[in-house]
Amino acid sequence: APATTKEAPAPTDNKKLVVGFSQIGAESGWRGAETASIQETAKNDPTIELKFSDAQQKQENQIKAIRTFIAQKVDVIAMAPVVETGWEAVLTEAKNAKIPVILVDRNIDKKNEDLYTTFIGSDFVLEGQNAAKAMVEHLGGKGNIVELEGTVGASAAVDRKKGFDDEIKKHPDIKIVKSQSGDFNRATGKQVMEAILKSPEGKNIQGVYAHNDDMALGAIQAIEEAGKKPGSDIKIVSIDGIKEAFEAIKAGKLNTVVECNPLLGPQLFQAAKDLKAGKQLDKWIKSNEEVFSGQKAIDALPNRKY
Ligand code: GYE
Repeated sequence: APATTKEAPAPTDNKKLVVGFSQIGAESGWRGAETASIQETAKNDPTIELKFSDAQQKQENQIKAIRTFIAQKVDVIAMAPVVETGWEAVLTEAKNAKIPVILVDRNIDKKNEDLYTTFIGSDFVLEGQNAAKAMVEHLGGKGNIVELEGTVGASAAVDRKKGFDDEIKKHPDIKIVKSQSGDFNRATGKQVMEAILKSPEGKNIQGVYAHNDDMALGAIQAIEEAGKKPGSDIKIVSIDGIKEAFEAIKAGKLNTVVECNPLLGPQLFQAAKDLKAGKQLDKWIKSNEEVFSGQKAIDALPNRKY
């Protein structure tokens, strides 16, 4: 380039809004969809630079990633916290460094509300309630249920359990006979269901409630291998709404799916830009979600985005 006395314009890179995102891992179809949404939204926005870190399900890796983002002086830190507790120290470090934190899809302890700016995600208690209402209907108000819980200590698991269990308590002829974690993934969901089906309680089960679709899909395999019919002998209700769950409804193996939106990329970067512009954000940017059973699910299948 020819020499010039004028100062070169700052490279456009310097003007980008730098967002560090600490993702939990890749345990479910839902999470894959969320990762894709966040990465694609960033890629298609020339004003954004995304630093993406995968914690492989370990909180300690998330804490390390956040410390790295602080050292790199990113503009905004975003994270999907694997569990609710244990964030106080590292988020205080972010606060002291004056880097705002956005929580994506899972929440942290209520007592640490001052350590993040906004939570973008779903009402998990409501999802659990909606799952329970569907289950009550499928069972005609009577039966024994297995509950496959998500990752121990994750807000999505704690609140989906609370919403469901409280609603089921209103129905004295329905009992949750087993409730166990399948860690939000298919293989563990299948294993746990296999063991339950072999246990004494497992001989008399009419319903399975899974905190996510992947565990439900694992349970469906276990039920079929045990010689029973998922969807009819044992009613199944789960949360997320990935395409495979809709396909399972179409095949008659799953009864209801409660939607939980993973396509949070656009909202995340909008929130980051709003923060940068000095706007005050709502403490909770809530997703709007539907419940799908039967024909409604079959009709929706061709247009599912994840
Ligand atoms: O439902 C599940 C995933 O945090 C809302 O995590 C999310 C949950 C989602 O692994 O499939």
